Order: sequence, then C-alpha cells, then structure tokens
Amino acid sequence: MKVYFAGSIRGGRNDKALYLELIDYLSQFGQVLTEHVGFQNLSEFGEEGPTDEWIFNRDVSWIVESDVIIAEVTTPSLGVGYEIAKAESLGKPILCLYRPQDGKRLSAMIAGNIKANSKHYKNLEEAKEVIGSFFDSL
Ligand code: 6K6
Repeated sequence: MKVYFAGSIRGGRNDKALYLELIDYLSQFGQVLTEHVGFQNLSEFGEEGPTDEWIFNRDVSWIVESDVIIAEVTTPSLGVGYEIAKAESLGKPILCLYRPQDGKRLSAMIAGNIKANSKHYKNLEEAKEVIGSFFDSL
C-alpha cells in the first residue's frame, strides 16, 4: 500500500507537528511516499534544494503511483488542493481531514466534493479513528 500524504508547506506550517504524527501513524498502513511534509525544519519559505519544476514532476508521479491520498486540509494550501484534484482525476481513494476552526470554513470545493471525502476531527486520537475507518472501507 502506497500512501500519499498531503499537507501545507508554502500555505503555512502551523500544523507541521501534527503532520509528523499523522505520517507516523499512516506508516502502519503502508509506505508513506511524502514524509518530507512532516519535516520539522521545513518552513513555508522553502530552502535550498530541488527546483519547483522538479518537485512538481516528482510529486505528480508519486500521486500516480500511490494507492490512496490522505490530505490534512485545515491550513489552506494551493498545492494540497491541486494534489486532491489530481488524485480525483486519477480515480484514487481520497480522505481529507479537517479540524473545524472558529471563524473559518473549509473550501466548498473540498467540503462539497463527495469524492474528496472530507471528515472533521478534533484531535489526533479522532484523526486516527477516521483514518482507520477509511482503510477498513477500501
Ligand atoms: C524540500 C524538502 C522538503 O520539501 C522541500 C521542497 N518543497 C516541496 N517538496 C515536496 N513536496 C512539496 C514541496 N512543496 C510543496 N509540495 C507538495 O505540495 C507536498 O506534497 C504538499 O502536500 C503540497 C503543499 O503545497 P503548498 O502549496 O502548501 O506548498
């Protein structure tokens, strides 16, 4: 089982510690291709490294290769939205995890898309339950 985990990078890194915990949990279910999303030293400004074109091509090929995509969508991110749409167009099973926030709402393009399969959660324990049910349903 190859798992593509998507989480905000340039959209903002407020949830980076949570991404790391989710990636750790997801690794029980299969190989997480995108462990870098949980790197704690990765800021939204990026750093020295591969070009954006290289990152885009590598990540799209990983989406093609993946069996499922799980996206944490609480911090809005153009890249995560693109990845969800790409996975949908390829017919991949998708789970979007969203923590409701005061004064904010999840984009209708995710919340209103049955294929995006968005689920609300409050904390890591609830996220783990949602993830477990998702894998059970495959
Ligand atoms: C180097 C080391 C770690 O990260 C880098 C450079 N940046 C990226 N590397 C890999 N994937 C990326 C990078 N920037 C964005 N992405 C992909 O887009 C990830 O798979 C995330 O799920 C998503 C985040 O998009 P933005 O728009 O928030 O950056």
